[in-house]
Amino acid sequence: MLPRWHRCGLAIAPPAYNYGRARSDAYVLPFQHTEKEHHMKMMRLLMMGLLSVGFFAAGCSSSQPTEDKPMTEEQATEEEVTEEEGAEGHGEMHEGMMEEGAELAEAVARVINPEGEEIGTVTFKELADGGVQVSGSVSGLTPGNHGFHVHENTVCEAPDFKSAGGHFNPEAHEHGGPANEHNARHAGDFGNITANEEGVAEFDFVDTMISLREGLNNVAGQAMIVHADEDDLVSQPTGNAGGRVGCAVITVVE
Ligand SMILES: [Cu+2]
Repeated sequence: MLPRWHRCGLAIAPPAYNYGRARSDAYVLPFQHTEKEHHMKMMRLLMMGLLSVGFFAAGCSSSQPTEDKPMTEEQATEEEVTEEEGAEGHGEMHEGMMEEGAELAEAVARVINPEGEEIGTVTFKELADGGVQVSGSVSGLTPGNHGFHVHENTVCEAPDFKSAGGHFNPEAHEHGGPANEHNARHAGDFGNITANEEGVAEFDFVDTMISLREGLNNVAGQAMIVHADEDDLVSQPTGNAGGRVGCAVITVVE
């Protein structure tokens, strides 16, 4: 059976014109071709139409170069830019941001008293904007202020907790309080926590000097101490805060 010829646009090419291998639609518009060829061309136009609609609707989905037509450098760059813009538009849903969020470290420190009983918990959370949030509560204390510091060793041995050593002070500064400039305090100088009449101290503050993962002032693994007395934030080297009534090791939560 003889092929039926379809007419598309101006038929200026001879019937035998082989447009099938042409790479540009502008190039193949004027010609005559078989029903099968016509069908393929319509399908190709439909696919390209759908692809472009899909690309703009999805915003950041990657599009493949159509058929055997290689992507030019210009097209590739355009696509990268579109993907970046799409990612910003997605806000919290962007994969990169979720990974970034997952990288924020957390740690917990369980406080024991000189009898080895657990009397509280301290939680550490790295904040996206910088700093570490320190919160928790400690019970069984005398009412009033108690010095609260990160210490230089990594062990809590009851009953005196001398195993924790002196203050955590990697940058070799003088003792001070949390409100001091970073060059005028120990990295572990958290000042005081205050126990109420029931002997319970609750606290929640942000420290911008310590970290949980990197740098000199990374407190992960360090011991911390609750003192019997108030830290005066001035006396060297430890604020005259007296004995040690609580100890905890800061443990990063995986
Ligand atoms: Cu101390």
